[in-house]
Amino acid sequence: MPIKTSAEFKIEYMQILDESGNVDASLDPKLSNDALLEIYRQMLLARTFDRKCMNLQRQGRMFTYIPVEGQEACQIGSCFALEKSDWIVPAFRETAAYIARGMPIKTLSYYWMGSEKGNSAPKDVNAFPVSIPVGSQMLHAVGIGWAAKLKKHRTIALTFFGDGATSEGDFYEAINFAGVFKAQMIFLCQNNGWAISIPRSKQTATQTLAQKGIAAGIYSLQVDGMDVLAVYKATKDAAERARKGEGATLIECLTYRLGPHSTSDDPKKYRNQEEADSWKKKDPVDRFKLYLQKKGIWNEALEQKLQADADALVENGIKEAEGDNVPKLEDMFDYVYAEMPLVLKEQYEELKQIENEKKAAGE
Ligand SMILES: Cc1ncc(C[n+]2csc(CCOP(=O)(O)OP(=O)(O)O)c2C)c(N)n1
Ligand SMILES: [Mg+2]
Repeated sequence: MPIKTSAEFKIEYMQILDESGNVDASLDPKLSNDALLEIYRQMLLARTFDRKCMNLQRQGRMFTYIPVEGQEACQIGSCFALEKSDWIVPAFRETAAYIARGMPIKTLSYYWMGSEKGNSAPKDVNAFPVSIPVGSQMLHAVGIGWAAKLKKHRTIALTFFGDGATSEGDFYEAINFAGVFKAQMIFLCQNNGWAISIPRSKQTATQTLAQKGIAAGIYSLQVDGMDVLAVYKATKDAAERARKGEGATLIECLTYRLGPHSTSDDPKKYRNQEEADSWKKKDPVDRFKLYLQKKGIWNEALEQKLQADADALVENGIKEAEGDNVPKLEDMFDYVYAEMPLVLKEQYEELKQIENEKKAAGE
């Protein structure tokens, strides 16, 4: 008797723009020219702010910074497919996603300048704060997606995480609950091949990261993460499925961080230059620009205008944040709970008293 097959699965791979900026017409999401240029504007703004933050950290005007360069398509393409009332639940490398959701440059700057005010998004920006403990944010997104389903809202949650985070227990708990409860949400994995200095091959033995989602009963696929149109389309499709009650999707974006893990790291110590060079050829911003150029909606004058606008926004935002970055005692407590629990209230009052005594003593 031949052994029977109990289950079979496949992992699809989506690419729409190739490295020369040619579009696959059968998958083209056919965005309007205005929408395409808005995506490009956000990409340039994110890259400009990102590079500026690296420089500010070197000058001692920011503390540790975690750069996004190389991963802009994953973040801007996915956020562009969301609605205003949807939520993003980021990890720590999601500066481009915050920009795409409309987070002010001033607020983002506060965060990396060490101010708690950076954890407070404006009321109309549905974005959770930065989450430094690897993998901890994903369960919050499941909670939002499950609540939305129970309350019959059309809201969905999209959570970002890296390849390394898929080795954490929190990830398996999150995909399990999302699968079982058919939570209205999207798992957006940015597989950049590295968890600080640990390569993907040493983190997990699975053939693809997407197939981990299959194990939890979640539709899962791989996407070219350097292709903003593919990320957009995969997210748009996933959002539609979630809103129809068909449950969560896991999108594994194959991408690369072109810079260091953070400002405290030197990637030359653990990865070779050929690898970095080969990914640089796939640069998501350059690729999208080639596409816009071929389409006849990009030219050098437009580039200069967009760059000048991005520079001005970044300079102003940083100036505002630096001019107003005097930490207050309240900041440590204000952004943790909607209503301060007793245990924090006591700590706050104790510290306030010490502060008042110091003031009275002229310190
Ligand atoms: C629970 C926990 N363990 C370890 C760390 C230290 N740490 C910070 S980022 C990181 C690697 C994360 O890799 P990945 O999930 O692939 O995200 P990437 O940094 O590549 O964006 C580690 C180990 C941490 N912040 N939290
Ligand atoms: Mg990684």
